[in-house]
This record gives sequence, C-alpha cells and structure tokens, in this order.
Amino acid sequence: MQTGILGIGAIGQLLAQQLAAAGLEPWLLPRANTPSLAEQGEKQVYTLELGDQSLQTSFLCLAQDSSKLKQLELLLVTVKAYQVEAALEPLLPKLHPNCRILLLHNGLGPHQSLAAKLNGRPLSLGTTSQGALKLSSNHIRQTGSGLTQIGDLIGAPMPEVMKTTLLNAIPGSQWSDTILEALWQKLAVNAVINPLTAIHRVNNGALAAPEFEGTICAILDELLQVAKQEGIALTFDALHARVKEVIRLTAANYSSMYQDLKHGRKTEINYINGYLQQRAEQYGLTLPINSELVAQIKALESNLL
Ligand code: KPL
Repeated sequence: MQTGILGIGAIGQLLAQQLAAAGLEPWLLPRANTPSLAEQGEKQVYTLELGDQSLQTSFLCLAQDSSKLKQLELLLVTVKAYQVEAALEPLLPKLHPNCRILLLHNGLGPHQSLAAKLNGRPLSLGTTSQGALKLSSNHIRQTGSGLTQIGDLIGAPMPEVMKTTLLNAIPGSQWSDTILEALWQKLAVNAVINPLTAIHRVNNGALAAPEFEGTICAILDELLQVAKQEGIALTFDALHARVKEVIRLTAANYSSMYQDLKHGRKTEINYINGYLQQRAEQYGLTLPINSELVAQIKALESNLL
C-alpha cells in the first residue's frame, strides 16, 4: 500500500514512524512553502523519541511535482485545518483518480469545501488524540498515546486491506462507521478546552474548577443546537462527560490553541467555535458564547501576528 503524508509536523512524523514500524514505506510531502523544500526528492532521516528510546527512520520526501505522486493509493493529510485546502488543491490533479484522501486535523470544515473538488476520489476522515511535540524539523517526541478514529465519508468504502493495515499500524486506532459523530464529539472537546485555556492562559486541568462549569455547559448547549440541525446524534450528558474526562486525562497539557497563541501562530478557531458559528448562521441560530470566544481569540491573534 503506497501511502503519502502531506504535512510533516509532529503528527505527520509520528504517523510516518508508526506506518514504517508496521513495515510500510510512507513518502513524505512537505507543504509547498516549507523550508525543507530544498531537500525534496531525497531520503531524510527522522527521529522519534519514545520514553527513553530513540528511533531513527529514513523517509523519501517527494517534491510537489514528483511523478511518484500518481502511485499513491492513500494520502494522509496532517496539516492544520486552515492549511488543508491550500496544501491539497495543487496536488489533486497530480494524484491517481482512485487515490484516497484521509483528513486528520482538529476542527471541521475542510471536508465540506473539498467535497466538490475531489473528482470522484474517495474521502475518509479521522481524528487522533495521540500527542507529539516537534523538537526540531526532523525530530519529534511522542508525548501521549490516545484514541485514533477513522471512517469513510465520501465515495467508495476503504478497502479492507487498507483498513486493517492502518488500524494495525496506528496504536489505539479504531474504525468508526459514524465518523462525523466522532468528529463532532472531538469538536465539542476542542470547542471547550482550546479557547478557554488560551484566553485564561491555563493548562487543561484548570478547567475542572467550578468557575468554568457554567461556560462549559453553555458552549455545549449551543453546539448541540447546531448538531441537531445537522442531524448529528449527540447528547448533553455524553458530551459533558467526555469533555470532563479529557480535562482530567490531559490535565497537565497546554492545549494546541494556548500553544499557538503563545508562539505567535494562527489558531484553528475558525474551524472549531468559528465552524459552529458559521453552521449556526445557515440555520438562523445565534450562538452568543461561542461567538464571544471566537471574537476573543481573534483579538488575541491579531495582537500577536
Ligand atoms: O486536542 C486537543 C488540543 O489541544 O488541540 C486537546 C484534546 C484539547 C488536548 O490538549
């Protein structure tokens, strides 16, 4: 199974290492404007720190115009939500008409804008709670294990052999026949934890304090109003329990949005609370709490960028 990984950030490198450990030889595709462009077309050594082990693997890095792109059967897209369209669109005409695209990012949105541009290529979606930290361009540390869920969204179902290969290679992964529901559950977790930790400059665990309870419930109530319109079956109790569990399990972590702002990077707010706001508008709903969070994060972003 010839696999490509678009975006070689921490999660892209982690998945590449996991696929390689399972005997696959994934090719890496840096985004077009990344500094490693000069190294494309060559094999590069990547290092994974896992506990006290250090694992080195070489991967072929493909140039954006490589004729090998046509050989890909599966392309894992691990760039940030706001980079998906710009990173993927120039590649689409160079991919085989049957090449399956698998999007793995926080938030929702790109699956809808891409749907019309795939020209019949099958689309699968995934979400991962595995944690990895980029130490330098070719060097990561795995910081946490966690559930990865994958499922089909558009077009032909994923062939059994591809499914088994992926699920065997990625530790803690499972197939989901209702992947959109799984992604909405993850959206709820991110809609609560990411903006609140970024605004209050606290770690995830701080959100267990009683003072946050009212806001957490209000965010989830608004999300449920939109999910209902979208035909996504979720319940308040299940979402609330899931959010509380993630707050407990990742108590010492600083959310990706906290870290994005801390390092002066753009956040994924438009694809998390902003996605909810945008879908709500379609249904004539207003989401005061989520809209306020979007405004506050954008204000913080514009002070830093
Ligand atoms: O996905 C995350 C993120 O930070 O983006 C959570 C689950 C909130 C863990 O920090």
